[in-house]
Amino acid sequence: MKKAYLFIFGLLLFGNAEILAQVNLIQNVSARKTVILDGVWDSQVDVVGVGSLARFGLIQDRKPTKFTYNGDNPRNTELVEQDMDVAEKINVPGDWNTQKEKLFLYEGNLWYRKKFAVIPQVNKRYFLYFGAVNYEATVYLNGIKLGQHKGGFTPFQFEITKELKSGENKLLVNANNTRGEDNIPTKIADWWNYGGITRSVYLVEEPETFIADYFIQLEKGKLSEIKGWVKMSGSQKAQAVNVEIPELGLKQSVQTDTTGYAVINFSSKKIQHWTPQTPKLYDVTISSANDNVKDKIGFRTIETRGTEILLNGKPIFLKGAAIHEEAPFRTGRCYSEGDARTLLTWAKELGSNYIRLAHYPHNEVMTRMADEMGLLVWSEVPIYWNVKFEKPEVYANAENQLLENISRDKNRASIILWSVANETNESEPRLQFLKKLLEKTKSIDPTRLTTAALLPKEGKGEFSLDDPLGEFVDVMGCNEYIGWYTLPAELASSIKWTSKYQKPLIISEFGAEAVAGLHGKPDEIWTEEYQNRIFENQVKMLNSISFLQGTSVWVLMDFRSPLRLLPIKQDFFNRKGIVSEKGIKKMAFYTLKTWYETK
Ligand code: GCB
Repeated sequence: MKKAYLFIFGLLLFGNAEILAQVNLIQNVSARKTVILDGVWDSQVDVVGVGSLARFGLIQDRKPTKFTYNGDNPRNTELVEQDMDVAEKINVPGDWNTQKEKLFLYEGNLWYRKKFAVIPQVNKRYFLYFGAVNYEATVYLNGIKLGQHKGGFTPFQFEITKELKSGENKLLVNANNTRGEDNIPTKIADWWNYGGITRSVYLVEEPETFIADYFIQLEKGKLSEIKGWVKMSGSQKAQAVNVEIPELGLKQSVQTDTTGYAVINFSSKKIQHWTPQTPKLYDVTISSANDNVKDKIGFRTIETRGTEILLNGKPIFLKGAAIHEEAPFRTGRCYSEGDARTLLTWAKELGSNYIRLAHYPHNEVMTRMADEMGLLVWSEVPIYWNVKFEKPEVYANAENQLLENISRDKNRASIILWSVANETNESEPRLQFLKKLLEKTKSIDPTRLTTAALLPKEGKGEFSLDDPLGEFVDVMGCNEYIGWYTLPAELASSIKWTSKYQKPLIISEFGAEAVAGLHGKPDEIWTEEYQNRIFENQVKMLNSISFLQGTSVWVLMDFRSPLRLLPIKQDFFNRKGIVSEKGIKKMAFYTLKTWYETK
């Protein structure tokens, strides 16, 4: 077991038909005592889902049976039709599409198996924590079904204290990335549907009662009041917990109640506030009789005043780029520190103080690095395009993804905006759905701002913002593609922008495609000059919008997409990057950088 310092929270799942992982996530998992189960796993493609059929072994939720489902030959017979011992290998974390050519376009079931040895300790609890599996995961340990999780970009966990054996354990995961109309996102999205166990898997060891979760941030609008809570999990929920910030000389002892919960409240005039220029992070320690968790937390406030955005009480203009979780140079889903550093370094070189992590929650390495490097973050869930807003089960899935995202990242100073949707068409069911999500967001995190990427109404010489959802967000996001999907680039500067709401606006997307290294005249599509011409006109227009408080160019780096078919120019890549996937900066990168220098 690798010694880690911080803390968590568990969840108990008892056998019923649909066992869904719940949001009670261990906070700051990488700082806990863990064994990381990353590395080489056994794998089996299963196009029709034979692995789930009864003839492959009885599968009963949480009840070990004569036959256990662990990827072995399940029947004592000569007729063996699957055997994970001799199956192909696959790396975890990592999407399957870019690991094996034959899986590049594969969408369906893939079985993963990992054997690991452990000697469980008495009076300890054990959890399996998955950073992300796209899209649906069904998890079995030693033949016992632990549960399922839906949603490809958020963490989930299962408590396995009872199922974990001394010696060898067999962990089997079915990952299924089949797209579906009722999923979040739905069947059509402008990014690659990378499948598999795309983030790290942890075996976590915790004391019987442990520090499960905590929320430690500045109180809304108060520059010297640190407020939050801690939550214990286990049989001794009521106990003394200490929260310390040694550098500020702060220490508070609180008593958790019978539900394991206690409010924390500090005051200090000495706090050096987190800003993009000085991304100060403090060591914070939370300790109880048997547990101890350490984190690095920054303190800043974020508010709006009329059409302004205020960071630590002062107006700020968000200069930034939208980023997909696409790995630079090698392509595929990114997960590593190296991937995150490359992308965020490009954003910094552009002069950014802000990034939009599109269109789904990115890995935790990314948001922690944004904390470290001083980049404000727009974080979002994949409620994208034609979501089935009228269905309650779709709402439940969306809310679960939102809660898992907020649960994981609520202590990151970099995150200032929780976004609930991207380009969704106006309708009453959609309004009710998103309103409810916005209310939920505020109820669990009142310290941050809410937003959504809306669409403008195009009139004659005028673009207006009057989406009814505008009333319920703190900041309006808006995507526009003048010069690419609509109107000639040169008309941009004459467009008048109006809004029904007295709120700040972020142009959450603008852009155009270009093939890096392809040069020509400014009216030759696909050339860098054509893309750049659009940018030169965009910045003239952006300068004229009085309530504009930020922009995130679409997009920092070219990314894979099933919608972009044009051979040679696109070949399954959306080319709106201002940097190519091979790291080549296009002309538009420099045009935008020059503009950001003036802001
Ligand atoms: C959009 C979407 C984004 C697409 C982009 C495009 O409006 O929000 O996901 O990739 O346009 O390139 O068309």
